[in-house]
Amino acid sequence: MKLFYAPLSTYCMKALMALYEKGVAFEPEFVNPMDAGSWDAYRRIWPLGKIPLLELDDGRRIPEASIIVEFVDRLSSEGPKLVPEDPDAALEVRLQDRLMDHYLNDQIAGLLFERRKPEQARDAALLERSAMRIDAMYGILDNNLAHRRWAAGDEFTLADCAAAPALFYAPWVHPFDDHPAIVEYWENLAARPSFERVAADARPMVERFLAGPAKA
Ligand SMILES: N[C@@H](CCC(=O)N[C@@H](CS)C(=O)NCC(=O)O)C(=O)O
Repeated sequence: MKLFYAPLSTYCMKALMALYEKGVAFEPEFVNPMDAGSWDAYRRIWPLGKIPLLELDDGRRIPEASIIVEFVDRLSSEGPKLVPEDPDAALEVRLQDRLMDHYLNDQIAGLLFERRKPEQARDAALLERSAMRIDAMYGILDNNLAHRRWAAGDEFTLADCAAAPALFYAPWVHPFDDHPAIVEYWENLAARPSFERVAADARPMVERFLAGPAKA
């Protein structure tokens, strides 16, 4: 099977972590966000133009990072169970995954894109709303980490695959240094071999991305 992805994309990092955690082999298919041709070709595969997407050998296509993670989790019994069998535990994992995507990842991504613009062109309302949501998420995460090792319980799950890429980028736009529990959580995430692999792929391009679009 094939994963349509880009190394800098947080949602692709999330799917990649699951593939690595579960030891599932795949063929990487790079979608180049800087190349209109690559993006147009990808839109013919998935009209919403959102990466990642997993294409199975029988032609079935699975978009959306959380759905890819759930699929990969069912496919392989290797590694951690990313969505637990127990319905209540699974609900908590899915809740934390949704919170991470909407109120942490999307906000941090929004700030990263604003940061690429000249200062006077930045959207002040967006900056304020995103900062508020990220602070709220840091508070929620702090409370949860007071009684659990990972985002949704004592085991590593889908919710941690969602949190890791957002926390990777957070230091550039909204650091969490004054949240010791999150610092420790981040260190645990960053030490996972699955995350080390995705971060190693992304790091060489991050500074160039943050520097903003190429000037004419
Ligand atoms: N809900 C989607 C979001 C995926 C997403 O926003 N991917 C970004 C890259 S991180 C993307 O494809 N951006 C291109 C665009 O919005 O045109 C998921 O969970 O997979």
